[in-house]
Formats: sequence, structure tokens, C-alpha cells
Amino acid sequence: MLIRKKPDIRSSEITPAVTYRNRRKWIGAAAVVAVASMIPMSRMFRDAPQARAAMKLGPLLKSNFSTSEERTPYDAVTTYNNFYEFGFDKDDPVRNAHTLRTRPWTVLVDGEVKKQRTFDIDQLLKLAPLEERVYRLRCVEAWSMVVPWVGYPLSALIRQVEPTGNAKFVEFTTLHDPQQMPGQRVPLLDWPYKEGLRLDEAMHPLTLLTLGLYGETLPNQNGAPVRIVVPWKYGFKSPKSIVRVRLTEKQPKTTWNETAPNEYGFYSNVNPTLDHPWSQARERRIGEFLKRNTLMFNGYAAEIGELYAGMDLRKFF
Ligand SMILES: Nc1nc2c(c(=O)[nH]1)N[C@H]1C(S)=C(S)[C@@H](COP(=O)(O)O)O[C@H]1N2
Ligand SMILES: [Mo]
Repeated sequence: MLIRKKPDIRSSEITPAVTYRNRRKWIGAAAVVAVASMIPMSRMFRDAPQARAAMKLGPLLKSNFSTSEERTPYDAVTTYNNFYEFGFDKDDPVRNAHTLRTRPWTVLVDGEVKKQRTFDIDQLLKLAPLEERVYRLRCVEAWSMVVPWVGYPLSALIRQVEPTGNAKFVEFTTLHDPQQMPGQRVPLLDWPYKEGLRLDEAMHPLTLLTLGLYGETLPNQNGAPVRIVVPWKYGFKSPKSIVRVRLTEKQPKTTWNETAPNEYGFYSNVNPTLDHPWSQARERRIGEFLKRNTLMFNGYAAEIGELYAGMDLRKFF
């Protein structure tokens, strides 16, 4: 009853135990909220599909970091999403995210910096040359996609504010507005969604401040108007619709790590040898039938391996 198969996703999804648990929590809590506020559930979570309101971006630089693997079709990238602010099922975000207002939009960059600044979305679009970066995205649910993102290295933004010598980590915060994000009316997660990176991870040229995909501005369900993409980590380390980037001295608290610390470590580098606790050894590329082996660091080991030299990856998972 609770598991609906998408006709365009061929192989059946194995939903891990934690997902069942969360799904029950979500549906239970959503029912309570819907009854309490007299909003029909159908209205809360099943609004009309969103029109494609994207703006073309360009010209786009090509990048040596792009994979030449086959791209996951636009329709799959934009209809099979995780964005709990807009519902639990993969097809909820595309239906519900039209309530997100992406303009005006600002991102505060503060904390351990010499020049704290608020950037408007139009400033962000012009801050550095836009690149197309075709990256693999690997979710802990053991599926993956190949997405032509548009953006530039996050380091370009961080350099603008001049980190102090105390800055060791970066914290990202998603918009918190239950009016626009119906999922935030349900206490499934400790809203707003927060993620974090070590400063050297954040400054690595692979880490992308992402403003678009497939040559256009981001659809709401993919984290409009601005998100982070960290391709060697599990997908949840790539926070969507961010409003704040804070440099910190101490390791920031992150949403999934706080929710289930044994399952979601702070680092969460893609690692086929470490269970989550369910196996991460194999993955299903969306649109494909047979599973493939998952690669260490999602296949980006040559680029980023030195970030973790000498670290015990079983301890710092
Ligand atoms: N704010 C926010 N960011 C989020 C999520 C979320 O629920 N809320 N889900 C994460 C997860 S689990 C994944 S796999 C990716 C999915 O990104 P995509 O829908 O663009 O493929 O977004 C990540 N960023
Ligand atoms: Mo994910």
C-alpha cells in the first residue's frame, strides 16, 4: 500500500528498514497535521505538477572533471528526487515544490570570516564563470544518476569572504519556511536541513556551488535556486535551496548525523566496503536494470584521495 512503483523505474527498489521506519513516522505525523489543520492530505502532498519555469544559462565552460558516462535523462533527474521538505516519496518534490519562491533569494556567508557578506542570487550567478560538470550522484539508498550540473567551485564563493585562521569547517543551511515547504510542518527531521564539510573538502575544486542542470536554472525539486554538490559523498551531503554558508572552528552538527548517528557519519564518503548498515557495495543506475559495483569515493578517488590520507575511514565514516 505504501510502496508505489514508478512505471519508468524498471527494477524494484529495495527500501531499507530505516526508510520504512521514517515513512511510517512521516505518514503518521502528516495525518495528524492534516487533521489538526483541516487540510486534506491530498491537498497537502498532491498538488498539481510544476511547470518547467527554467531559465537558460550560458555560455558554459567545459570541465575536465566531467564524466563521459551516459547522462540520466532530464525527466528522471527532475522527477525522481529526495527533498523531504516537499514530501517523502521520490515523486513528491516535483509535485509539491512549486510553492517554493526562489526570487528574491539571498545567501549569507558568515562565521569565521573577515568579510561577512550576503549574496543575492543574481550576484551568485555572476560571481564566477559557469561550468558544466557532469557528475555521478550516489544515494545511500543504493541508486545513482549522472547529472550535468551547472555551477562553479564553492571555493570561489568562500574566497570572497576571506576565512580567518580559525575556520576549519563549513556549515550549510537550507531555507526554513513551513509556509513554502510543507514537509517542514511535519517533525520528521529537525528543520532546517543542515549539512557540513571540512574546509579543505569545501575548498576542493570538485565541490560545486550549483545553480543549474541541463544548461538551465535548477528546477525547484532539485534545490533551486542554489545548492551544493559533492560528488564523492552520498547524495544527502549535497544540501538544497541553501540560505546560509557559515564557516566554523568546530565540526558543525548535521541533520542526518543527528537523526541517526550510527548510519550517517559526518564524512559519508561513498565507500563500497562499509555497510550503512545495509550494503553499499552495489548500486542501480536510474534507468538501468542490472546493478553495478559502487566505486570507492564514487569513482573520484584519484581526484580527492589525498584529503583522507592517514585517516581511518571505518572510524571517520
Ligand atoms: N534540503 C535538502 N537537501 C537535500 C535533501 C533533502 O531532503 N533536503 N536530500 C538529499 C539527498 S538524500 C539526495 S540523494 C540529494 C538528491 O538530489 P536530487 O534530487 O537533485 O537528485 O539531495 C540531498 N539534498
Ligand atoms: Mo540520498
